[in-house]
Amino acid sequence: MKQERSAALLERAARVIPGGVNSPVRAFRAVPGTPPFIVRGEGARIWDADGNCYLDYIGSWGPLILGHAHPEVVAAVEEAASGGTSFGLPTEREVELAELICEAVPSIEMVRLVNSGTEATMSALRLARAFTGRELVLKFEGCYHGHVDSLLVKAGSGVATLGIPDTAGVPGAFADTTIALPYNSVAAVEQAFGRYGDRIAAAIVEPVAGNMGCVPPAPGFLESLRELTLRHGALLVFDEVITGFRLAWGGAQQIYGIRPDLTTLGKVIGGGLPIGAYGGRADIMRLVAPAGPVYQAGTLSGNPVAVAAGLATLRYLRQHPEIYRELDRRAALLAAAAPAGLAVNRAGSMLTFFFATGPVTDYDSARRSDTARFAVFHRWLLERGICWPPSQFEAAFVSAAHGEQEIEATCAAIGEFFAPGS
Ligand code: KE4
Repeated sequence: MKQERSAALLERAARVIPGGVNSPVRAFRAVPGTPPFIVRGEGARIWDADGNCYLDYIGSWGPLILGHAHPEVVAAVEEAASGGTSFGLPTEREVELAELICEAVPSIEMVRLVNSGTEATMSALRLARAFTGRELVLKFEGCYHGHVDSLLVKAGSGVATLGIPDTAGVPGAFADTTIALPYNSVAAVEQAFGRYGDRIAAAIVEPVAGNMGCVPPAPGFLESLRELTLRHGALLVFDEVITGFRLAWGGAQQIYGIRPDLTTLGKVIGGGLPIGAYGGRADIMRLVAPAGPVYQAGTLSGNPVAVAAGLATLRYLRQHPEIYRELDRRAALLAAAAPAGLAVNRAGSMLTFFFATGPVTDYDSARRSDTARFAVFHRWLLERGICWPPSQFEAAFVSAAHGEQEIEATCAAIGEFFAPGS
């Protein structure tokens, strides 16, 4: 597989960009080979600087539920950009997106648009601390909520992929406000509330974890979290940056029937352009400046071009609700291509093949995976034109552009990898 141009681009990039990438997971540090430098994408496919074509299961780490360069998204971006790319003043388009989010997710009565998932979770926690007057936050090991200082404690995604123990530069005082518990452990949550109950401002959780690889909630876990936070006066924050509008029109909270106090969103709601959002109960959101004293701001928040891409994406999903059933069916075919003995976790169109023998239900069991074998699997697929997320601790994403032919080709390559003697 030719990678000369990508290799040369990586060397050039590394002279001016740390590690040659603008986000660590893109560096392919946990798998062999050079990260492909992409020149374009269309539908389920991406092409790199050496002319290689791949079926893409990274999907920009979640945003591209409709696939690359969807005509309606591109047209919306072109139309918005031709009228100006940013004003620093309100626009009707932002109101339309906020209204659409509130319509789709009943727990979100008011919402603030920001520029990334990190901004969304950082702001949601600041708001939770202001609303409750408390400081401590519960998170779950292996979950990743962006590079918020206090949430980088036992985080997943790139922190797990690179094996960074506790990231440099985070003051102890910040880390000390975070209590990290095992995902899916109700007992640990009960113990934490028993010990710190009236000091806990919020529990933040990925309702379906994607950042230790895909790990769905155990039956009753989310319900217990909702009940315990209510009982102890803490807020429940669902980080749906990945799952929002991905697992269902109303997100994971629609599937599991849980009403969190705050929800964070990102990825799909921007259709591939920079965006994030946090929202929830109006009595909480009204504390956000300028309505209230909790300051949060952003030069490009609600950017008209990003909002146009998000609106086009969400409107398309609303007009084609059958997409969710079809995504689920196609991802199930992929999951079924793995042999018995491999731990395959899936929730809708997000899935992970864990090279682990037992079930993977939390970060400790995920980390028992054979990451070296995963790296061989990743390279096997890449050389056959399939670009799988380059980490055991990430989820793969199926898009609406992955049709029967793409799914069959992927299943065949997966089956070949696991065939005896391969
Ligand atoms: P961003 O700041 O990267 O937009 O969002 C942070 C974030 C928050 N919450 C969840 C549940 C997330 O998954 C993320 C970001 N996801 C990672 C991949 N799993 C982004 C990829 C990257 O870091 O390059």
